[in-house]
Amino acid sequence: MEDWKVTYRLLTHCKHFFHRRSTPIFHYSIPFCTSGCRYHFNQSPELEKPYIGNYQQEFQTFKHPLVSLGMNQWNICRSQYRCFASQATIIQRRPDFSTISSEDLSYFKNLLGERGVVQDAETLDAVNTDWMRKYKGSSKLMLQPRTAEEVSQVLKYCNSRGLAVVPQGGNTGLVGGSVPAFDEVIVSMSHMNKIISFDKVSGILVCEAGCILENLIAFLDNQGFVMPLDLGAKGSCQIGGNVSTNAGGLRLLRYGSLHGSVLGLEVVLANGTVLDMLGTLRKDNTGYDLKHLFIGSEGSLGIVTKVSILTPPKLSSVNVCFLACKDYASCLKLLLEAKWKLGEILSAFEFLDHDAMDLVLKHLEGVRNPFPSSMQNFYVLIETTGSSESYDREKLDAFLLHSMENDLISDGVVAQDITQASSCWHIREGIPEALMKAGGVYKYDLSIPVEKMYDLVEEMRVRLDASAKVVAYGHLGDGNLHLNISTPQYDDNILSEIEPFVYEWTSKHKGSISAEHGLGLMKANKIHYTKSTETVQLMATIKKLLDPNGILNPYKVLPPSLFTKS
Ligand code: FAD
Ligand code: 2HG
Ligand code: ZN
Repeated sequence: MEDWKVTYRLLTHCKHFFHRRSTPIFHYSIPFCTSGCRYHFNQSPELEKPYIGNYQQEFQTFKHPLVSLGMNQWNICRSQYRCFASQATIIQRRPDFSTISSEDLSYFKNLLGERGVVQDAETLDAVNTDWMRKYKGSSKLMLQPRTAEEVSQVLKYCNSRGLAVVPQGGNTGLVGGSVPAFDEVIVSMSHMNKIISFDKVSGILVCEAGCILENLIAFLDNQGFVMPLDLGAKGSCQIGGNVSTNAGGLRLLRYGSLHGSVLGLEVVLANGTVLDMLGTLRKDNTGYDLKHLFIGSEGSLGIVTKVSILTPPKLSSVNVCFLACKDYASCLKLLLEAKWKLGEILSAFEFLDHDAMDLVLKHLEGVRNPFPSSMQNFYVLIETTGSSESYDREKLDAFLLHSMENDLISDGVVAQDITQASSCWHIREGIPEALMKAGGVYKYDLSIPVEKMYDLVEEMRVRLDASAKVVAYGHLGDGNLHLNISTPQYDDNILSEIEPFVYEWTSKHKGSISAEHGLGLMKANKIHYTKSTETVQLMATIKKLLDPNGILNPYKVLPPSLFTKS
């Protein structure tokens, strides 16, 4: 099993990329480019933090091997699960699910060959553990099908035997959805990684679900196109995982959500039925557009095996600037100005606060503060992408000048080449990695009306005082806040200060408790903070219709109590 990989944005657009400009008010002082980083288990002593809590008294537990390394972030017992992710993540293993027998293993080996049936302890340890090392399952079996037909046979068999299944892509999910809660069979999509076709006229790419996003980005770059999706986990995450989480990322502001770009899907249902919805048409109003049910369903309704996606052409002029703002109100005004003044060339508007920058500077190698003489309160990364160098430059310069004159920005750098642009992106995309290195982290991925967004951060700081570091960043252009609470170690007392407050606050302000990461295991029981009872009931009805035995990613997305047999 390959280690997780985070790759900072690959900027390979054109040879004229980042023309030299002479805007004296902007200096540029970022000399390093980091092109990638791999994660290794158990190599970082900072991760080995003790747990402050009382789980041993609450449950009869056995210790996971990682506990002996000091990483006792979870306790697992045969029938009950609790982890740090959320106060209410206490679930029972469904007793009606079967456990793997030797006959099952023989069936799978016969179907997939020895190579498609993985039982070795080291690999299983990796695929049972999520990216944050916060969720841990105890599956004894990973299957690696190579075709949709094999996925179909696997699911048909599991359904008839009552074996629960977790579909797994790159395992970069941040809500505990990609790893088993108990002993579910892991169906890895890694071996289904072929590009099937690419049409240069329409820009439509058809590929298997296990294609790694970064490989698709590189393939399209050669063809003169781009993926309408980009995120820090691109080196490991798969397009099937992206579709199943409806991943947002850094380009949503420009290209919209996957509900718009994905034209078709092939999906295997729990009973083995292969649904061919792999259309390559931009317009098709024949009946219900069922593919949308699977976009963002986090592996709970079916396994995505193929994806057809509309990709935009690669434009030759890209600019990146990194700006400092004195307060949050200035960030908002800057966003409004960027929409007006940059308009159709605006391709990213990301923000981070002082504490996020501080964390990156402390924990990521090779990162330099773009404004070394002073720490600023807020930072904004703006990217423009267009087809005319001179036109784009004129627009950007006018925007920057206006923003300086109106005191919206207090300092700024404009990247002069790809290296400097990558360095700017490194700061923003490296925050999740820096948080991991800092110790324990409580992650909240919220959509909140932008005017209110930072109030939550400030209220949280008051609540937690010095006990934790409250870090805020995110896709400001999309109204998406990544609120991260960083602590030296996981602590029940801190968690009880954060939850349910964070969910209640978000709900009160008509926000969403999952902007882009999904609900997974972490927030299956929290869905009601954002969705009405009737809506959740209809979701459960759909789940029961498509997966009557509930074998697909159980305990995730919807409250498990909706599926317990009386
Ligand atoms: P996994 O993590 O393997 O799985 C995620 C969910 O999808 C699980 O529920 C799993 O069961 C299901 N699933 C996976 N493959 C399939 C399939 N073929 N069929 C059916 N179900 C499937 N997310 C964002 O939205 N925006 C970001 O900017 C972003 N940045 C990130 C940066 C970092 C450093 C990291 C670690 C994560 C980031 N994420 C982000 C979260 C994560 O990368 C995305 O959710 C991604 O889409 C998950 O893809 P994956 O292949 O790793 O899926
Ligand atoms: C990002 O935008 C990802 O960097 C991760 O969505 C967010 O770590 C997080 O909270
Ligand atoms: Zn994000």
